[in-house]
Amino acid sequence: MLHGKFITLEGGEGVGKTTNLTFIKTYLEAHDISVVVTREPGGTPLAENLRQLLLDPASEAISEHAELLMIFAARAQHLKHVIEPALARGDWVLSDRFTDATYAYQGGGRNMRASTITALENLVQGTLRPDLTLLLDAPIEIGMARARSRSTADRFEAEKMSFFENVRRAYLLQAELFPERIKIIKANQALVDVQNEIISSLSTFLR
Ligand code: Z5A
Repeated sequence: MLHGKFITLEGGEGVGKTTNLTFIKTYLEAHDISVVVTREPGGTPLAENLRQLLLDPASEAISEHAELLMIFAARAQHLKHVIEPALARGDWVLSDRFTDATYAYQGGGRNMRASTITALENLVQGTLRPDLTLLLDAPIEIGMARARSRSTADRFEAEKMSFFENVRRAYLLQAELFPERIKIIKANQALVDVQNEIISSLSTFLR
């Protein structure tokens, strides 16, 4: 039995996921909830190694199927060693990205079939899905400018603008398909306003 809740934070480049992770953790802890913060791809040593390969612009050309399988291999490790044990203990898990990112980047960005992703999702996750997903959404130019001002481009960030338009569209489609689970947060506003929207979604969820 998994007693904790599983919250994921999603969105394109530079929309503020990492910035808001600590904010959400602090908010939940103020409500006496024990929180495990993690990220994808990553979260275990092996999954972090896969993340490095996936993000390194110097990696050999990675085929679309190899990319998808590496992401789900990392996810399988992450679930088994971090997410499921934490939820079983009754902790809440807060993850910077999860499978909605696969529908967005590999589905929308790489144009892979949703049915292929769903098959792997069912294989690796069984019935486990996030309880709540906060989708930070902003026009891609805004997120890209923020991300670029902070670091050099990784293997995904080196893609064309059309790739990111497709990623954003696929994220919004996920939100349309799962309106109960996925809450859209307008990320192109001042941080304080983004965080007020986040609090509003979290307090509804806590009730
Ligand atoms: N990927 C995939 O393809 N398939 C999958 O299934 C999964 C992942 C799980 C992981 O990179 C990559 O893996 C990702 C997709 C792929 N692609 N890329 N690139 P990541 O998790 O590191 O993703 P990222 O989008 O590159 O993270 P990021 O650049 O760190 O963005 P962020 O976390 O959303 O943003 P941030 O670091 O919190 O904020 C960026 C800057 O903006 C920073 O200086 C902030 O201070 C500033 N900021 C944040 N909010 C605001 C507001 N509201 N106003 C002004 N400035 C702000």
